[in-house]
Amino acid sequence: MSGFTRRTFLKMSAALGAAGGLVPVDRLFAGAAGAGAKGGPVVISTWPHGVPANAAAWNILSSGGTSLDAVEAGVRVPEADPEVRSVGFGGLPDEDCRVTLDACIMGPDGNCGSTAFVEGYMHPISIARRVMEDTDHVMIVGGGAEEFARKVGFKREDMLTEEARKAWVKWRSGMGDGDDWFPGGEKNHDTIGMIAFDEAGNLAGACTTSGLAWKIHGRIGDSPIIGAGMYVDNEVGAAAATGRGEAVIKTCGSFLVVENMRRGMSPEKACRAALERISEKHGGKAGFQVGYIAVNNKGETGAFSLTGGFSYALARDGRNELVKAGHLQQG
Ligand code: SD4
Repeated sequence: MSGFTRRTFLKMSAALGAAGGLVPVDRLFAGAAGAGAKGGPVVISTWPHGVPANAAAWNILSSGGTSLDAVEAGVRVPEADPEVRSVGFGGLPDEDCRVTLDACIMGPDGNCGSTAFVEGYMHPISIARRVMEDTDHVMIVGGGAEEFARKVGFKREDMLTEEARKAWVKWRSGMGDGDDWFPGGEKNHDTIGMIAFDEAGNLAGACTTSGLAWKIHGRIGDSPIIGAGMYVDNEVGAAAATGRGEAVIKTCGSFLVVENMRRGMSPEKACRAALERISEKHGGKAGFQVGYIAVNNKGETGAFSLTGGFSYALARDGRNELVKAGHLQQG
């Protein structure tokens, strides 16, 4: 799980200082002062790395930009940060020591784009946006996505850092013939899901990840799947997920959160009810982490997680806070 270290804090403070008007974070709030508050702009994203990502998104929202531009700019921050171990550059590799990236983006008009199993490009979220805007497809993956990225002008780079390679060597050296394929990266959650609500009252979402550490080569999680890792319905609300992608896919997680809001639940209740669905299917003892964030069409926000330790970043009214989410089970 993502640690909130002094180093993380110093980096976050520097990022916040650069984002005019936002108050730097110096503590972890037990509940967000701004959660439930109405109106925009607002931006919410998963994990402590969401704080500098929110700052980048806020720069766009506070100058009258769109929620779609905000979420793309926001999640590009952890994508380029080698210290974020589950997103973009520096993400932990799969069992074959290859970094494969997944991302999706969705705008208020219901248009969306996605890419998955992409190697060698730092910003899968921008590939996903080009899929959305330059083609009439939704999802382009693997070698085809790499070729598409090259054609639209993105630069190919090595995404494996020395730190990530060393972590893989350590993991691999501890593996024996008796080990099964259940990934060892369960506790490593830094995937960023982000939802923004702009001045005009429009919602957009983005989600980007290197997926579970040590996954089987070719495995794709929930993050690039519209309706699982992220979903936007501008008439109702938007949601994004982090954690064990298989459980999120099996329950159409982000779509379910939005549908719960459609039935009148608050964003927090909607997240909680979607997690109860997962918990019930595992006899109340899921034993892994899933976290949801959500925003409704009034700009009210909420989040919840299956097990403890999930925090999210919330920027609104000139503040950018790290907030501890409530949870269903013991972590
Ligand atoms: C996945 N949901 O690939 C992602 C992993 C994740 O924080 O969220 N990590 O299943």
